[in-house]
Amino acid sequence: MLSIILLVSTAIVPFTFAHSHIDEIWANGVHYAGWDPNPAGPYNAQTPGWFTTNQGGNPLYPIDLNQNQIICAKGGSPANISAPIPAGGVVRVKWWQPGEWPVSHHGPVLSYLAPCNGPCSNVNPTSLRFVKIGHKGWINPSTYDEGYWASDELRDDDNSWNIKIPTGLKAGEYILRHEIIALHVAHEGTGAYSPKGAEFYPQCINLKVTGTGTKTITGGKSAKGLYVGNEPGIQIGNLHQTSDHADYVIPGPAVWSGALTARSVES
Ligand SMILES: [Cu+2]
Repeated sequence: MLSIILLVSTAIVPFTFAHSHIDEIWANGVHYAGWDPNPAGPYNAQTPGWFTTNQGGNPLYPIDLNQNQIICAKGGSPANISAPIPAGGVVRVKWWQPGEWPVSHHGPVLSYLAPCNGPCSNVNPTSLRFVKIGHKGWINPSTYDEGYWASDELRDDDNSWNIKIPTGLKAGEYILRHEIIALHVAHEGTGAYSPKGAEFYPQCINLKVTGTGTKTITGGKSAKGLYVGNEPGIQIGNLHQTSDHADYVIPGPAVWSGALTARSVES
């Protein structure tokens, strides 16, 4: 009987927990394929999307928030190429699993940037210090029992999100860390570093920022220090009980001051 249960649950996992990854990238309008780890074929040397071992696009949980996998996904390793983008330009990403971002997975969409201080292709992920360049959380009480969230806006824009690279950012190579946090089972978490709760989907992209800007990123944090797990925006009450989440506080640091003048695309 036990072996039957194990067999059944193993068979169900790919369907129940197949989630998502960044499958397509546009940098200043130039298209790149992303990295699809499922099935894991040969890594595409011509993508700025990071290699990961996260087959099925599975989520991370509060228990992962101080672990290396929260930086740029499980098995995250830098891309070989860095997509050129002028400071002030837009990077667009499309999430696909294949299939749409799951409608049940309401939550905020967040973007972070870290300088590589050299080529990103051989950067050590643990050395990266990120600032937040944009975030969006609950939007309004419409559409769903849980209200309308940034993740729903993403779904309604072809499962895609536009990220404005800060105007005047100094030229050089940077890692864009883009993330969706799904809150539909966040109330099942039991506190900081819980094995249950909110689901985290970080993905990283190598960028080569161009231009004559002078803004440098200082005061960034390791991605292992962005969240603890018991913040009100992570360990929240039952999302399904109300569509009004006007008091929702997006987790993580405040948006970097250098990005505040460049938030017309992502607020
Ligand atoms: Cu999920």
